[in-house]
Amino acid sequence: MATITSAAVAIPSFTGLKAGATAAKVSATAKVAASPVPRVSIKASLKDVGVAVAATAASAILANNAMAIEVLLGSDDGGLAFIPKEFSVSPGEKIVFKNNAGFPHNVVFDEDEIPSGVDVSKISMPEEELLNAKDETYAVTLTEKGTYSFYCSPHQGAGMVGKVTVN
Ligand SMILES: [Cu+2]
Repeated sequence: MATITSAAVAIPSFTGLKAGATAAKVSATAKVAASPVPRVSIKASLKDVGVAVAATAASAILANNAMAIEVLLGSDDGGLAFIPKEFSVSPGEKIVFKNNAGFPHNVVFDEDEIPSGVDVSKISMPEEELLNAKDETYAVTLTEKGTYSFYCSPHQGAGMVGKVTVN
């Protein structure tokens, strides 16, 4: 008797949770789908409609999966490198650079090796600013497609450089 009662209670509460989760997912998608559209439509004169549709779809996927990539600053054995050194992201995907070893580090984009029209000062850390503590992070989001080269200013000479492709 007691077992049956608890099962009867458990089933509706599970169903309720599931329904709540589905509703939240749908509303998140609707919200994101609505926001990029005006922004993309400004560029519609430059690009074709297919690009606008692709950009909206990518944003919706992004919101649902909360995509982000983590890049370590310094390898575990203290090597002066970005780990991974080369990677790809979707437009709008968050890139989180995380201090790991061999710091201080920073993240500076090369103004000559980013897509034209992108303001390097808006995506870079200032050359003189450094991440000094373990697990300190610098996050950046790139929206223009293309390849971007970046480096750590204290360790550029030691080969601490990287490249990200937004596609
Ligand atoms: Cu460095």
